Amino acid sequence: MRITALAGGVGGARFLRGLLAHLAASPDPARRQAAVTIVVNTADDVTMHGLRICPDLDSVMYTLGGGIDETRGWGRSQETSGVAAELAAYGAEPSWFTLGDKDIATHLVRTRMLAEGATLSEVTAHLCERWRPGARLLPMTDDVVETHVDLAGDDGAVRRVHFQEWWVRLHAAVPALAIEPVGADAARPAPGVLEAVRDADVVVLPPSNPVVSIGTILRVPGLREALVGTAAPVVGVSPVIGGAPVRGMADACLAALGVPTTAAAVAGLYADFLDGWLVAAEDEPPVRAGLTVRGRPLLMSSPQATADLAGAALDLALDLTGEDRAA
Ligand code: FO1
Repeated sequence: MRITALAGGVGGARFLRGLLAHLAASPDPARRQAAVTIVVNTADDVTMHGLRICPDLDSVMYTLGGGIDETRGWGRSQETSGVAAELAAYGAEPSWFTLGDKDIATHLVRTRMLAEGATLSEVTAHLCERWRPGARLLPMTDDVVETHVDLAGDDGAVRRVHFQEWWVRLHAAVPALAIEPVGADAARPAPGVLEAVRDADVVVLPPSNPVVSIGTILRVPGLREALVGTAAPVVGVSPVIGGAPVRGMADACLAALGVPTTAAAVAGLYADFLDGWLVAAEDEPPVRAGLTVRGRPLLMSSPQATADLAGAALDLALDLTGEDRAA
C-alpha cells in the first residue's frame, strides 16, 4: 500500500508519527508493509546567519527520527543555545529566532551541500540517512519558495515581512493583509512528488495549517491537478475544532484569506479534490456532494490517540476506495 501525505511542520509531523505507529502495529500486512511518502512544505524556509533553515522538513525529520524537542515540536531535543547567546553578544540579528546548537549542525550540512550544488531533495535524503524517519521525505519543490506576509504599517503603508518574522517575532498577532508564497508560480514539483500523488493508493492531509502549510504546497504548479486527477481517495483531518484551530495560529492565517475558521470552510479550500474529511464530533459536517464526513475526537492528546486518529483517516480512505471518485 502506497500512502502519500502532504504536511507542514509541528502538527503534521505528530500526526505522521501516529500514522507510522498505527501501520507498524496493524494486524493487516498491507498496512504493516505500507510505503509512506511525505511531501513537505518548504515555504517556511528562511536564511538566517547565512544558514538555510527548513523548519517543516526538520520538524518532520526530527519527529519521525526521534530527535525532536517534544514540547515545542521544532528543534532538537536536549538542546543548548550557546551559539545563539554568542550571536546575541555580537548583536547579530535576528535575535528573535533562536537556533539551537545541535540544530545548527543540520543547517550547516544543508547550507554547505546547497552551496556545492546539491538540490534540497538530495540534502533531505542525506540528512534522512542519519535520522531514518521511516518514510520518504520529499520537499514540495527544490526551487526557492518563501511565504511573505503583508502587514499594515503605522503610517498606513504596507510592510512585507518573511513568514517567520510574522509567526515568531509578531506571534501572528498583527493582522496579515495578504499571505503570499513568493516564488511558488515559478516552482517545479521536486522529483517524485507528482508521481507520489498520482500513484498513491491513499492520499492523506494531516491537520496542518491549511494556508501556510497545505495551502503553499497546493500553490506549486501541478500539485493541485495531481490531487484532482489521482485515483487514490484523498482524506483530510480538520485542523479546526469548533471555531478554533487545534494548535498554532491557523485562524490568523485563515482570516487573512477571509475564510472562516471552521472545519467546513477549510474543507472548502480543498473542495476540488477532497473525498473524505474527519471532523470533531461537535462540528456540523459540511454537506457537499462527493465529500464523506466523519466525526470523531481529533485531539492528538497521546501517541495512542494520534495513532488511532491516523488509523481512522486510513479507514475512511479505504472505505472510499472503489467508490466513484468525486465528480
Ligand atoms: N519558533 C519559534 O516560535 N521561535 C523560534 O525561535 C523558532 C526557531 C526555530 C529554529 C529552527 C526551526 O526549524 C524552527 C524554529 N521555530 C521557532 C519554529 C518555526 O517557526 C515553525 O516551526 C514553522 O516555521 C511553522 O510551522
